[in-house]
Amino acid sequence: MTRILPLLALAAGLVPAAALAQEPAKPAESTKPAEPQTYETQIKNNKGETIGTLKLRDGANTLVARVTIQPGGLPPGWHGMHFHAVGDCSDTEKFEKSKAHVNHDQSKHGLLNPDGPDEGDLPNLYAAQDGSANAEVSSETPMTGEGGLKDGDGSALIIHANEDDHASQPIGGAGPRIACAVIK
Ligand SMILES: [Cu+2]
Ligand SMILES: [Zn+2]
Repeated sequence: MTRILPLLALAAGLVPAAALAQEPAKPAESTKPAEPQTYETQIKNNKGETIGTLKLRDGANTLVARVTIQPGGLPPGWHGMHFHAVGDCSDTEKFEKSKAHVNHDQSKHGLLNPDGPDEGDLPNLYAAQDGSANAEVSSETPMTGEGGLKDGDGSALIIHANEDDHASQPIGGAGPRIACAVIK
Protein backbone atom coordinates (compact mmCIF):
# COMPACT_ATOMS: atom_id res chain seq x y z
CA MET A 1 0.00 0.00 0.00
CA THR A 2 2.77 2.42 0.82
CA ARG A 3 4.19 2.16 -2.71
CA ILE A 4 0.87 2.67 -4.42
CA LEU A 5 -0.19 5.77 -2.59
CA PRO A 6 2.49 8.09 -4.07
CA LEU A 7 1.62 6.81 -7.58
CA LEU A 8 -2.06 7.58 -7.06
CA ALA A 9 -1.15 11.03 -5.83
CA LEU A 10 1.00 11.58 -8.94
CA ALA A 11 -1.76 10.36 -11.26
CA ALA A 12 -4.32 12.56 -9.54
CA GLY A 13 -2.01 15.53 -10.09
CA LEU A 14 -1.52 14.74 -13.81
CA VAL A 15 -5.14 14.30 -14.86
CA PRO A 16 -6.29 17.89 -14.35
CA ALA A 17 -3.14 19.18 -16.10
CA ALA A 18 -3.80 17.02 -19.18
CA ALA A 19 -7.45 18.06 -19.29
CA LEU A 20 -6.46 21.73 -19.18
CA ALA A 21 -3.90 21.30 -21.97
CA GLN A 22 -6.46 19.75 -24.31
CA GLU A 23 -9.26 22.21 -23.79
CA PRO A 24 -8.04 25.15 -25.96
CA ALA A 25 -7.40 22.78 -28.92
CA LYS A 26 -11.10 21.91 -29.27
CA PRO A 27 -12.31 23.52 -32.53
CA ALA A 28 -15.55 25.48 -32.54
CA GLU A 29 -18.37 23.63 -34.34
CA SER A 30 -19.09 26.64 -36.58
CA THR A 31 -15.68 26.48 -38.39
CA LYS A 32 -16.56 23.30 -40.33
CA PRO A 33 -16.29 24.09 -44.10
CA ALA A 34 -19.30 23.77 -46.39
CA GLU A 35 -19.70 20.48 -48.25
CA PRO A 36 -18.47 20.63 -51.90
CA GLN A 37 -20.95 20.51 -54.78
CA THR A 38 -20.78 17.09 -56.42
CA TYR A 39 -21.67 15.63 -59.82
CA GLU A 40 -21.17 12.15 -61.25
CA THR A 41 -21.58 10.94 -64.84
CA GLN A 42 -20.55 8.16 -67.20
CA ILE A 43 -17.72 8.36 -69.75
CA LYS A 44 -18.54 6.86 -73.18
CA ASN A 45 -16.31 5.71 -76.06
CA ASN A 46 -16.78 6.10 -79.85
CA LYS A 47 -19.23 3.16 -79.85
CA GLY A 48 -21.37 4.78 -77.17
CA GLU A 49 -20.28 2.17 -74.60
CA THR A 50 -19.61 3.20 -71.00
CA ILE A 51 -15.88 2.92 -70.22
CA GLY A 52 -15.76 4.69 -66.87
CA THR A 53 -16.96 7.45 -64.60
CA LEU A 54 -16.28 11.13 -63.99
CA LYS A 55 -16.81 12.49 -60.48
CA LEU A 56 -16.64 16.23 -59.91
CA ARG A 57 -16.31 17.93 -56.53
CA ASP A 58 -16.31 21.72 -56.43
CA GLY A 59 -15.17 23.41 -53.25
CA ALA A 60 -14.93 27.10 -52.48
CA ASN A 61 -11.88 27.74 -54.68
CA THR A 62 -11.08 24.68 -56.80
CA LEU A 63 -12.87 21.97 -58.75
CA VAL A 64 -11.52 18.41 -58.39
CA ALA A 65 -12.27 15.89 -61.16
CA ARG A 66 -11.74 12.16 -60.59
CA VAL A 67 -11.57 10.05 -63.75
CA THR A 68 -11.91 6.27 -63.46
CA ILE A 69 -11.56 4.18 -66.65
CA GLN A 70 -12.17 0.45 -66.52
CA PRO A 71 -9.75 -2.14 -68.04
CA GLY A 72 -10.02 -2.15 -71.84
CA GLY A 73 -11.45 1.35 -71.81
CA LEU A 74 -8.61 3.27 -73.50
CA PRO A 75 -5.52 2.55 -75.62
CA PRO A 76 -2.48 2.36 -73.28
CA GLY A 77 -0.42 5.55 -72.90
CA TRP A 78 -0.95 9.30 -72.52
CA HIS A 79 -4.15 11.05 -73.57
CA GLY A 80 -5.08 14.72 -73.73
CA MET A 81 -8.09 15.58 -71.58
CA HIS A 82 -10.12 18.79 -71.62
CA PHE A 83 -13.42 20.40 -70.71
CA HIS A 84 -15.21 21.20 -74.01
CA ALA A 85 -17.85 23.90 -74.33
CA VAL A 86 -21.07 21.93 -74.98
CA GLY A 87 -22.56 19.05 -73.00
CA ASP A 88 -23.41 16.87 -76.01
CA CYS A 89 -21.78 13.45 -76.57
CA SER A 90 -24.52 12.15 -78.93
CA ASP A 91 -22.34 12.03 -82.08
CA THR A 92 -20.31 9.14 -80.68
CA GLU A 93 -18.06 8.60 -83.73
CA LYS A 94 -16.36 12.00 -83.46
CA PHE A 95 -17.81 13.88 -80.44
CA GLU A 96 -17.66 17.14 -82.42
CA LYS A 97 -20.95 18.38 -80.94
CA SER A 98 -19.01 19.10 -77.75
CA LYS A 99 -17.37 21.96 -79.72
CA ALA A 100 -14.06 23.62 -78.72
CA HIS A 101 -12.51 24.02 -75.28
CA VAL A 102 -14.31 25.98 -72.59
CA ASN A 103 -12.77 29.43 -73.15
CA HIS A 104 -14.55 32.61 -72.15
CA ASP A 105 -11.66 35.07 -72.49
CA GLN A 106 -9.91 34.09 -75.78
CA SER A 107 -6.92 32.60 -73.99
CA LYS A 108 -4.53 30.44 -76.01
CA HIS A 109 -4.63 26.69 -75.45
CA GLY A 110 -2.09 25.04 -73.22
CA LEU A 111 -1.15 24.72 -69.55
CA LEU A 112 2.45 25.56 -70.57
CA ASN A 113 1.54 28.32 -73.06
CA PRO A 114 2.56 31.82 -71.87
CA ASP A 115 -0.72 33.14 -73.35
CA GLY A 116 -2.77 30.32 -71.82
CA PRO A 117 -4.28 28.24 -70.51
CA ASP A 118 -7.89 28.27 -71.64
CA GLU A 119 -10.48 27.26 -69.06
CA GLY A 120 -10.87 23.78 -70.53
CA ASP A 121 -7.24 22.75 -70.20
CA LEU A 122 -6.34 19.82 -67.94
CA PRO A 123 -3.27 17.59 -67.41
CA ASN A 124 -2.91 14.46 -69.55
CA LEU A 125 -4.41 11.13 -68.49
CA TYR A 126 -2.27 7.96 -68.49
CA ALA A 127 -3.87 4.64 -69.36
CA ALA A 128 -2.06 1.49 -68.17
CA GLN A 129 -1.24 -1.53 -70.36
CA ASP A 130 -4.68 -3.03 -69.60
CA GLY A 131 -6.40 0.16 -70.77
CA SER A 132 -7.51 1.26 -67.30
CA ALA A 133 -6.82 4.69 -65.85
CA ASN A 134 -7.32 6.44 -62.52
CA ALA A 135 -6.58 10.12 -62.06
CA GLU A 136 -7.61 13.12 -60.03
CA VAL A 137 -6.98 16.59 -61.46
CA SER A 138 -7.91 20.10 -60.34
CA SER A 139 -9.24 23.06 -62.31
CA GLU A 140 -10.09 26.67 -61.51
CA THR A 141 -13.17 26.39 -63.74
CA PRO A 142 -16.20 26.21 -61.43
CA MET A 143 -19.10 23.76 -61.74
CA THR A 144 -21.84 26.42 -61.50
CA GLY A 145 -22.16 30.20 -61.56
CA GLU A 146 -20.33 32.61 -63.87
CA GLY A 147 -18.17 30.74 -66.41
CA GLY A 148 -19.24 27.43 -64.87
CA LEU A 149 -19.28 24.01 -66.56
CA LYS A 150 -23.04 23.67 -65.97
CA ASP A 151 -23.97 26.74 -68.03
CA GLY A 152 -26.99 26.79 -70.37
CA ASP A 153 -25.67 24.18 -72.82
CA GLY A 154 -23.49 22.34 -70.31
CA SER A 155 -19.96 21.12 -70.96
CA ALA A 156 -18.21 17.84 -71.76
CA LEU A 157 -15.07 16.07 -70.57
CA ILE A 158 -13.28 14.88 -73.71
CA ILE A 159 -10.41 12.37 -73.80
CA HIS A 160 -8.23 12.44 -76.95
CA ALA A 161 -6.31 9.72 -78.80
CA ASN A 162 -2.91 11.36 -78.27
CA GLU A 163 -1.22 13.36 -75.57
CA ASP A 164 -1.56 17.13 -75.29
CA ASP A 165 1.78 19.00 -75.64
CA HIS A 166 0.20 21.81 -73.53
CA ALA A 167 1.39 24.50 -75.97
CA SER A 168 0.45 24.15 -79.67
CA GLN A 169 -2.87 25.39 -81.12
CA PRO A 170 -5.69 24.63 -81.02
CA ILE A 171 -5.56 21.48 -78.81
CA GLY A 172 -1.89 20.63 -78.29
CA GLY A 173 -1.84 18.00 -81.04
CA ALA A 174 -4.08 15.70 -79.02
CA GLY A 175 -5.81 14.28 -82.12
CA PRO A 176 -9.22 12.59 -82.42
CA ARG A 177 -11.77 12.58 -79.59
CA ILE A 178 -12.12 9.03 -78.26
CA ALA A 179 -14.20 9.45 -75.10
CA CYS A 180 -16.82 11.89 -73.83
CA ALA A 181 -18.79 12.63 -70.65
CA VAL A 182 -21.71 15.06 -70.45
CA ILE A 183 -21.61 17.65 -67.65
CA LYS A 184 -25.04 19.25 -67.49
CU1 LIG B 1 -10.12 18.43 -76.06
ZN1 LIG C 1 -7.35 24.19 -74.51
